[in-house]
Amino acid sequence: MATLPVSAEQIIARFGPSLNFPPAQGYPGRDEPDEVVKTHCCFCGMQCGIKLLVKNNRVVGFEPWEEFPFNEGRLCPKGVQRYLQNNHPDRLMEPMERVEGQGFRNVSWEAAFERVVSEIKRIQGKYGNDAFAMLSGVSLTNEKCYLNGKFARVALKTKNLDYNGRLCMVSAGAGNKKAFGLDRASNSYDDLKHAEVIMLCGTNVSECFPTLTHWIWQARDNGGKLIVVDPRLTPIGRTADLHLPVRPGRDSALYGAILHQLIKHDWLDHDFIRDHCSGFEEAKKAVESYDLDWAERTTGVTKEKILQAAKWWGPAKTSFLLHARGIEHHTKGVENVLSCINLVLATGRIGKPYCGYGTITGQGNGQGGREHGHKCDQLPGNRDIENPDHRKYICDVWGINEKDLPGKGLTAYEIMEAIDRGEIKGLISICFNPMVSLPNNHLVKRALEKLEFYVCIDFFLNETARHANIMLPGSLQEEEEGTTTSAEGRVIRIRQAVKPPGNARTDTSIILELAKRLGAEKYFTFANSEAIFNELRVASKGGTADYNGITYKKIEDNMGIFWPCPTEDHPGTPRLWEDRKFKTPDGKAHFHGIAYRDPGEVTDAEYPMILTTGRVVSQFLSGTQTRRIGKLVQQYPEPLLEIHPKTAAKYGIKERELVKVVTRRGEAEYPAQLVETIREDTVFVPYHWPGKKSINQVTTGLLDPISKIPEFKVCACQLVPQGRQAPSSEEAQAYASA
Ligand SMILES: Nc1nc2c(c(=O)[nH]1)N[C@H]1C(S)=C(S)[C@@H](COP(=O)(O)OP(=O)(O)OC[C@H]3O[C@@H](n4cnc5c(=O)[nH]c(N)nc54)[C@H](O)[C@@H]3O)O[C@H]1N2
Ligand SMILES: Nc1nc2c(c(=O)[nH]1)N[C@H]1C(S)=C(S)[C@@H](COP(=O)(O)OP(=O)(O)OC[C@H]3O[C@@H](n4cnc5c(=O)[nH]c(N)nc54)[C@H](O)[C@@H]3O)O[C@H]1N2
Ligand code: SF4
Ligand SMILES: [Mo]
Repeated sequence: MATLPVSAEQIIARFGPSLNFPPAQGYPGRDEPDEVVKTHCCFCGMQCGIKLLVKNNRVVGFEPWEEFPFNEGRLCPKGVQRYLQNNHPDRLMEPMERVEGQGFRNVSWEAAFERVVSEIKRIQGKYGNDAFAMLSGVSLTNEKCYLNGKFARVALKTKNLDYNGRLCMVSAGAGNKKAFGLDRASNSYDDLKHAEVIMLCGTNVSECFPTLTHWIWQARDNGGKLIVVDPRLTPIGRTADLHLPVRPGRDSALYGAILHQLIKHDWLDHDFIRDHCSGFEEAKKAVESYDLDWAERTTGVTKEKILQAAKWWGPAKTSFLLHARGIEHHTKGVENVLSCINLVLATGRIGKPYCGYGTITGQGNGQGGREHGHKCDQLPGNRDIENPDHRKYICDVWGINEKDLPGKGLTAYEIMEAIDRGEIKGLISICFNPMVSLPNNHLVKRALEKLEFYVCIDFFLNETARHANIMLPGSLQEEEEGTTTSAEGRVIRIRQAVKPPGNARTDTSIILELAKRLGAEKYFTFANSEAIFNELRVASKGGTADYNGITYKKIEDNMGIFWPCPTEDHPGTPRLWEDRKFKTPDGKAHFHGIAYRDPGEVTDAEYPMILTTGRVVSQFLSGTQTRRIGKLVQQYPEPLLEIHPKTAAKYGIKERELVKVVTRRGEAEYPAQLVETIREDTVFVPYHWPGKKSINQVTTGLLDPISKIPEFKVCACQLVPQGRQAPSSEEAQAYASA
């Protein structure tokens, strides 16, 4: 398992002096950069501040940005290597057309645009507007997410627009809206440092949000207790005071059992529950029978540990609960989230210093990207596309007739299913790589092959793009101005450090040109990103995610502004709910009665093991970006199957022996990695690889009924040892870096 560098010195020790850490004086051995640009890392939701060094319109290195309040200069292994994607030889610089049987060839922008627009018109003319779908992504800035939402509805006129956050944070979003009426972490991470108890549910913080570790460890340094709920003893789990190794798919039983204990021992904030909450009686009733014996049997966590968690959580004066995909990637992801929120509300520890709750958003703009209207059911400001008042407000801002605004469309995986059924015939995608990231990718491949036309906008030829008829070379994050919103709810400025190289264009200019050619020019007259942001501000005004009072200048002057920020003289809101005015219709925070139910697929005699999937520190998502950076590849060159030594012994599996993982969808083969840090009934495989290495060959397409998130975290599998050794890790590394 990778260990984590936490300081500049350790990173240098680990990666060698070739990295561009700030030299004491000047830039010995190198030219002075032309420019040092203060911006943010393009990868995860921490959105660490970073300074990019620019020379001759190329990003040539980086320096820590020590004044930025969240990460104070700290960066993780991906952050220190991110600049290397800027001059990468694989960078797409020309529009391309795929010729059947021959591969891609360069075409002019004019020919590419012409073909895209004529195919959109042909398909929509023949099959109807909704037969052309769009997929978007939240590595994009707020401006681009907003633009894509408007483009799909106003220029493409389709209801079928969704985004990659559907695979990520939608369970949390739905849960937050139900409980609080608003979807954002309740506090800035500054409030973590004096929390008496921190509970981390289903998040591998040290590998996925490395710079957040610092804030959590401050709480521990201040005497706080750390509880980690994860079927694996992850690096953050190893520093925890209590690790609850839950059986995958059983979280709501665990939090229900803890709530049962809080009620039994009267560790409740009765005033808060009475004055500011509704639904407590339902929540109480649902967990009445969840005693410790039942909980131990169901969750696989010992009674003692569950009771200990309740004993620390219950009477604490301050606390913070954070969760991520470990509890959200489930067919009951929303229920898991609500059962966590019940624990926060029962103790009234929210909206006060050092008391908070939140989901840790995944992609760079996982937070902002889920607010501004490129979800199939959403309009900007986190408005609801089915609410007549919301529709009217946005139609007024956009200057369109309400009857011309499409309704709710299909979600990401459902779009693939509809393509497979022949209902959707055309697709445009930007910033999404479904061939690697959607579950059950046999279906995805089959669907992509059935499309009559597919156009992809990306800067690398990702695995999905290989099915594209037209490939449009778009821009990297550092090639456009804009904003993102970090996991804390802090809206920050992304700066253009360089221009797109060669014939590549900015994502924005590509979308604007398409809108124009589709005859919607008058709705898309934006001169620059700031103009898009200014329209977004108005469109979000009065919505729950209100950005109206945020300006580019204000963000720069303050190194970020926390939404909601309704007016220009408003300072922003780092800590929500101090006023106790929740955004639900009755103004109260809502408990929910959560009755435990099993995951979509349970083990049986034929499929006796649980498979769960996730991440490693050096790779990011579908790997399009990080599998191209040598040092990151060397750190973890190939996917491994984590298995407990006792389980391995039962199957006769040796270290690095190839093991076939078989599920009802298919099979995939991995070298075994024997680790004592995983439950004996569970195996884990990271998902960042395509093709035969992809674990999404075997995952299930079952979805949460409310959020429509896939159940990436549980399926039932067989393990079949292959009796062959994989090459040694040194051989694999040499191969990977050759
Ligand atoms: N290095 C790296 N960092 C990233 C990313 C990346 O790809 N690579 N991606 C970013 C994105 S988009 C996201 S969404 C986040 C994801 O961040 P996380 O959610 O922290 O990461 P995951 O690895 O998906 O899952 C977290 C943990 O859930 C555990 N788990 C599995 N099943 C269960 C279960 O049933 N219950 C509980 N309680 N835990 C379970 C796994 O063992 C795993 O350790 O990371 C972000 N940061
Ligand atoms: N089995 C399994 N599967 C999973 C998960 C899991 O835990 N297990 N996690 C899920 C989660 S949480 C997520 S978020 C998804 C992510 O899944 P995806 O969103 O498909 O993954 P990415 O690698 O981010 O793909 C984004 C593509 O966007 C491109 N891109 C990045 N930035 C930009 C930009 O600024 N402009 C343009 N034009 N393109 C850009 C990249 O080059 C890449 O090709 O995967 C999901 N899939
Ligand atoms: S923690 Fe996330 S934002 Fe920060 S450097 Fe690492 S990948 Fe980038
Ligand atoms: Mo994610």
